[in-house]
Parts: sequence; structure tokens; C-alpha cells
Amino acid sequence: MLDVRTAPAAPSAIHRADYRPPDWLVPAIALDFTLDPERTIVRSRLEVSRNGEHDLPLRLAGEELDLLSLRVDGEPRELLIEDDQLVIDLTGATAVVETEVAIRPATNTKLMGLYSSGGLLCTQCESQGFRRITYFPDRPDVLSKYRVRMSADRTAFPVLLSNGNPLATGEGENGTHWAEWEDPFPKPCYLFALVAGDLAVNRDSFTTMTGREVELGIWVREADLPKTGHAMWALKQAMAWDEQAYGREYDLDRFNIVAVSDFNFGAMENKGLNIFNTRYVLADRETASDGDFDAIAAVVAHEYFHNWSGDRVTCRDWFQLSLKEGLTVFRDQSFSEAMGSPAVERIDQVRTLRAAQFPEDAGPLAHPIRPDSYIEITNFYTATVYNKGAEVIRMLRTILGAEDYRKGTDLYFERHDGQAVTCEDFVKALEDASGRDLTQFRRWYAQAGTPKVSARLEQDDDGATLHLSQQTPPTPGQADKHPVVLPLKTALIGRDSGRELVPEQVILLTEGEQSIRFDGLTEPALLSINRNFSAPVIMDVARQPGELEALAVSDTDSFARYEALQELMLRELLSGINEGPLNAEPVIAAARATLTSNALDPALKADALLLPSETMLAERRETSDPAVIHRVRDTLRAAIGTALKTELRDHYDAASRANPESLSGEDKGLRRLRATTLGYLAAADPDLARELAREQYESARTMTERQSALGVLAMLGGPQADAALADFFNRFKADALVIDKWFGIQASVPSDATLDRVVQLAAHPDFTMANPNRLRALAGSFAATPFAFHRADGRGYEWLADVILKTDAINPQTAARFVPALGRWRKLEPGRAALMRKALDRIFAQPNLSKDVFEQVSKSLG
Ligand code: B3K
Ligand code: ZN
Repeated sequence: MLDVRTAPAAPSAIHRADYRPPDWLVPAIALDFTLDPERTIVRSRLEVSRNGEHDLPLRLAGEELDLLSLRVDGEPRELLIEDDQLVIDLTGATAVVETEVAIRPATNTKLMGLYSSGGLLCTQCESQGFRRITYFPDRPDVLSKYRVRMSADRTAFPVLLSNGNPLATGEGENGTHWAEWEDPFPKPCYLFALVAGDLAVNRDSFTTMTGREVELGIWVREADLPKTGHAMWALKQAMAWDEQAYGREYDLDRFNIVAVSDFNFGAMENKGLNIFNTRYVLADRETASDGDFDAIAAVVAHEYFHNWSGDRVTCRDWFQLSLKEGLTVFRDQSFSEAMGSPAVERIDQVRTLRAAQFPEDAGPLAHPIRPDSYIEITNFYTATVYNKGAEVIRMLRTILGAEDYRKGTDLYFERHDGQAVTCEDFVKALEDASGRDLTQFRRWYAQAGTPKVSARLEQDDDGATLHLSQQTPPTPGQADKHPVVLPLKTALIGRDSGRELVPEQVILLTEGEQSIRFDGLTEPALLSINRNFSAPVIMDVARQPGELEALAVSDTDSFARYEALQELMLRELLSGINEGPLNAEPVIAAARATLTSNALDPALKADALLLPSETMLAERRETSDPAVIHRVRDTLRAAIGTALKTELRDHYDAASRANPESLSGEDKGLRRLRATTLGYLAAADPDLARELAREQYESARTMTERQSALGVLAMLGGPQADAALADFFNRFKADALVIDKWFGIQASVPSDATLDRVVQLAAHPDFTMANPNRLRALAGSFAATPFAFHRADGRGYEWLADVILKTDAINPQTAARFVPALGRWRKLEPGRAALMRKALDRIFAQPNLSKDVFEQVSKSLG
């Protein structure tokens, strides 16, 4: 007998080159929801129109929908479902298509479509969640005007919100009520949103630059209302900044934000109704750290800025995701720079890029900011599309200059308002407005991998010649790379005087190799290059002994000063890791000069003193043993801590003057410096640090102080750690976001014992895989702690593989986010590499993997 069983077909890839415009458009849609967590009925009425000359049927995507009825122009139709699509033959140029479906929000654990979270009903549609609500051509280039009616039980769901402006409300039968909303702006279905629940509101208003009054609302659980002030402040700042920096005015009468506790990522820019992870809304001094406050302002601004870069002008297809995400990240970064210290912000941005994006660009999942293919688009919400995408926009601004860049974005918004467009359309608008040729620049959209740039300044009697070269290593599917356009902000600093001998200029490196001549130098010069990290590259600069130390105190660019000390530390650490000499003296001297400098503010000192991360060190080597990296880094940390103990202690004590009520750069910087100095003291003198941390924990007036003290105590271990962890838990047990910290801190301890602790914590009554924040706090923190995760016995990998498999069964999108941690095996010594591969193989062998996990695992094995 023939065995007809075959392995399930591997999910297939979708290619950018296969894009075709939609066969049918949907200019208008009316939705009617009878809301109930157990069974919600969705009636939809689509006005469809044929797009061009063809006789193709209308195809509507649907997923996990129970189709109850279908009518076309009022007449019932037979149901024809092919591959999750409802296929409808239509004869005329237009038609009215009505469907009725039932869905089950209460059991929707994927958190895509309409789902239930802490008694609320809410939606998440980007990228392809709308098809889990109703049958629809679920693609971003189909733009429709939405009219939405919702009815629900009045007691359980007193508040009913959707996109746009409210039209009417009323009472229904059996204790129900209803509301109608209308959004006048055509939008793709991924921007649809609805929220129903028992919510309280922080209301405020904003007057736009043309004098229109916008009603603002931040909707949360009643008890959380006092924690919404910072998000509201940030929203109003962001609205004003976007008017001034980009000429963008808000366009509806209402702008609402809702916070929900079960959310797959940070927040979502639905038109007029942003839905947020509570983590990026709720904050007060006792429960949120300075980092949390800053992240809230950045995310609130980011989602608000999407109103123009994403909503008014949207993406033609998902390959263009960086069109809205890269641009919007760049916009939120610029906003944060304007609100705080530009140098501190830039250092943070670069640290994130190096920690998350450079490894991605160097690994099996490398892809250009505009990918060419995907199996599951959700896997492409990456640091590459977002953060490298933002770097690409930043470079465009550097190349064009602020004025032409602004002309370009003005033209882009004006030309494409109401359209779904491509990255090419954006570049073209900048090109047209500035008159600059950006042909070669476009390679940034197509080519993956982080360019490596070598620089050497050759001095002679008349001046100096700067020799530059660039090279991008091969990435999967892209063996040959071409030179890209690199704007390198460069200056020459007098070695003796510390003056700028050659003031900052932008050198455009466009060739594989290039030389630049500087004449008439009056003294030996130090090369200050890629100032403010003007290009997202790995620099390799030929340095004479003493140069980095000199730049670390005298460079006229704050970022470059930071970078000089980082580079000095990096070189010593790499020498130690390569079993060469680890000479701590130059680093100690430079660290001392930084710590005691009068010219640096506390935040810059705190940043500059932090050693390069273990991940960054691993990135700089072909393969490595994480235990060796950890040991060498710890050795240098202890050496610095011991040599500078007095200065560190003085700064630690002095930094306690930070005003707990204040979020100024100075006060945040002092708190940051306190954390950095305490970290060094912990490496040098654990007993002293334990005592300081205990005192700091007990007298903490802010979460910033309490959290950093707890982190140090947990790292040092012992009864003090247990006592503080128990206190922290009891103090904050009612606050989910703080309990996430409690899980995260314990999972981040670089110790052999961490895995066992993590296993115990996974059995804690407050742990659940169903809540992405909680899961990330435990599994994400653990996987991001190299020494704990990369155990020589491979148990860390096995544990994470189990988490991925279990999570995949309930929430594939979130499960797939953990796979990249297992994709780094090529960078590990052979023993760990084999164990990591084994964990990946085990995942891959499971039947019924989601597309999300399948794609990430198959590419990681690659
Ligand atoms: N656009 C959303 C991200 C949606 C992720 C979907 N998998 C949030 C943001 O980038 O603003
Ligand atoms: Zn975004």
C-alpha cells in the first residue's frame, strides 16, 4: 500500500519582486461588533471596486474565523474558501460584500486580532491581524474609510473606543450599550483598532499650530491613573515638536492612548487610537526607573509621529516597513535628543545598535533594511529595519544638510499624503527637493552587513593624508558587496593644544579606497573620525600609543570622547581575551581622567566608564568562549575598581545629591553615575559594595536607586541579596511591571547558579508564559546574560529551546523573538557551538512549528 503521509510542506517565502497591485480596492468599510469575550459577532460591509482591467475574483484573507454568512449586493452567496481565503466571483466594476463571522477573543492567545487582556477587549492588527477579525484584503496598499459600531455589556465594557472621531452612543437591550466611530482618513486595515472595557481616563488638550483644539485621553485601569502624567507630558511635547521640526500638525479632534498589559511588543500607532503596552505608559518615581521614564517618552513620541510617517503616508507592502519604522525611529531619536542631552542620547542609541543590530547584521538572520523575501513578516520587525533604518535616515540628513532634508520630507509628505508608498518614493522625494543624486546611497536599502572602515592618518612636514577604505563582509545570500556612501564627520585635534586644527567636516567615503589631504597643520594631529557616530560602521583606526588616551580627554565631540575610551578598553580587553597581555594601566589612567574631569557632566562620565559589553567583545572575534570574555572583562573591572577606589567612592557619595523629584539631565546623570561607580566598587570590594548597596536599597527614594542597588546585591549574592529580593517582591507584589523587574534582575545575574534560579522562577505562581512582558523578563533577560546563558554544558540552550517550543504553541510571534539568541553558534567555540546547534535541531524536528519559529530556526541552522 502506498504511504500517502508526507512531511508538511515547508512554509514558502514571499518575494518583494513579486509585488502586484491589488485586484480589488475597498474604498469604504462598515463594521458592526457585538462584543463578547467568548463569542464576538463581526458584521462587515465592504464597498469593493475593481482595480484595473481583469476578470479575477475578489480574494479576502481570513484566519480562525467562523464564517456565518456571505452576501453580495444583498444576495446570499455560497461560501468558497481556498487556502484561508474567501474567493468571490464578481461581474461588475463595484459590489457590496457583506460577511458575518464569529470570533473568540477570550482564547486568542496569539494576541493578534481581537483579544482579551485583563478584562479588556482590544485589537492588534499590524501586520496581518485584521484577517483574524473579519474577511478582508489584508495588505497595506488597500486603503479604506472606516465606520465602526460596537455594542457590549454596559457594566463590563463601559468604555467603547475606535479610530477617528466619535459619532454617537446609545443604550441597547439587556444592559448593553453601543457607540459609533468614524475615521475620515482612509487607512490600511493594519491601523484599525478597537478597545472596550472598564477604563479611567486622564484627559488633557492640545492646541495645534493652526489653533485647532485636540482632545487627548490616556485610558488605563482606574488604579493606574496617577501614573499617566509623564506619558501625557511626553505626548504634548511630541505634538509640539513635530509641528516645529517637521511641520506636521495633528489632524483629528481626538487622540487616544490605551494601556493594556498583554501586548506582543511596545505599542501600536493605530490611527487616533494608539494601543500601548502598560510598560510604555505607566510611571511614577517609586515604580519606574529613569530608563523607564525615558523609554515612555520615546515610545509615546514614536507612536504619535507615526500619525504622519506611517498613517497619513503608509507602506505599499511589508517589504517597505523601514519606510515608516526607520524614519519614525529617527524622528523619535531626534525628539529625545531635543528633550535631553544630545550626546547622552546618541551614546544610548549607538549602544543599542551595537548590542542588537550589529550582531544581527553579522549573523544568519542578516537582511537589508528593505528585505527581499520573508516567510513571516513579523520576524522582520528587527533592529535592522528599525535602528539601522534610522541610521540610514540620519545619514541622509547629514549628507543633505538640515535644510534640504526638511525640504525633502515636506515634499515627501505632500506628494504622498493618503498613499501607500515605497522606500524608493522617500529617497526620490529627498533627491527631487535637494537636487542631489542619491543613486549610490540607495545601496543602503539593498545591502545587508555592517561596513568596516579602516582609517590611517599619515603625517608629513606639510600636513597629513587620511587614508580610508571600506569593506562590507558577505551575508547570507549576498556574497559580493559594493561600496556604500559613508558620511564621516571628521576633525583633526592638536595633540599638544587640544584645539581643532581642522574643524569638523563631512567626508563622503564613496569608493573602496580614498585619500584626503590636509595642509598647513601647525602641530601633530589626532584623528577624530566618525564623530557623533555619523555612519553606522565598525571603525578600525590606526593609532599611536597614547592617542586614544589623549582623545578621551580632549576630543571636541562628546561622542568621540566616549568612543576613544571605549576603544581603549576594547583593545585591552581583546588583547586579554586573545591571551595577550592585559595592561590595565592606560585604561585606569584614562578612566581616572574621565571620572575626575571638570568638563564632563555626570551622565557622560557614567556612560564613558562602562566597559564594552560581553556581546560587543564577542562580535569583534571570529569565535570565542563566553566564559573567557567574562573573566577578562571582570578582571579589568576589578583592576579599575581597585585602582580608583577612592575616586569612585567619592563620586558615589557625591552623586547621592541627585534630586529624587527631578528628571533633569543632571539628576538622571547623577543617578546613573551612582550605579556605574557602585558596579566598579562591587568588582573591587564586594563587602563594601554589599553594604553600600544595602543602604542604598533601603534609603532609595526612586526606583532608579532601588533597582540598581538590588541588581548589585543580586549579583553579589548571599543573605543580603535574598532579603532584598524578598522585600522587593513584597513591597511591589501588586504591580506587574515591577514584578517583571524582579524576575528580570534575578535572570540577569552572571553566575553559574542563574539557570537553576530561572528554572525555579518559571515555576513561581506569578510566572506565566501567556504574558509577553513576564516571559521576556525571565527568558529574554536570561538569554541576554552571556555568562549565565552560555553554560559549557548547554543547559541554558536547552532551557531556552523548551521555552520557545512551549511558547510557540500559544504565541508564535513572541516565541520566534527568542530564536536569534540560539542563532549565534558560529561565533562560539566548538563545544558550545555544537550544543547550541543541537538545541536548534531539536526545535526544528518538532512537528507543527509556526511559520514564525520555522523561519528563524531554519535560517539559524542555515
Ligand atoms: N508598528 C508597531 C509594531 C508592530 C509590530 C507587529 N509585529 C509599533 C511601532 O513600531 O511603532
Ligand atoms: Zn514604529
